[in-house]
Amino acid sequence: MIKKIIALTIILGISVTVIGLSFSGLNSEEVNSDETSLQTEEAIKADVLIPTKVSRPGCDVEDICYIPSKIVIEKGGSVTWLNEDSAFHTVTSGFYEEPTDLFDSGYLDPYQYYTLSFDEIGTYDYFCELHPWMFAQVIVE
Ligand SMILES: [Cu+2]
Repeated sequence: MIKKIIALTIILGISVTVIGLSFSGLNSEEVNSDETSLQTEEAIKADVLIPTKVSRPGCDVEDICYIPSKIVIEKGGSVTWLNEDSAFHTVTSGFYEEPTDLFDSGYLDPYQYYTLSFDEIGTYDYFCELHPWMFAQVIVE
């Protein structure tokens, strides 16, 4: 039993290392090892990022409260958001003070993900319940 656990640990260790290497090979030379796992997760899973410092007004000027602020997917596809900020944020359908009750992530903690599937064609506006200047769209074709 103990041998099996050790073997499993070694296998997991190797696969994490391989992902880390392929990431650093593809992208940045400046990635430090402590951040590699988070950035690898992000590279694999997140479609839309909630970047740092969007909890204060201003990101709306450049339309970077959610990145990208418009994402186009095919019907039946999904979108995964990642909160990269140190503050809470939400992904809530509709507009500020006019939610549509289609979806609501609730408060996303730092580095928490939220994934949704979209089965109907349309334009889905969403916003952050905590920060009125944060809004974006999912377009399903
Ligand atoms: Cu927010």
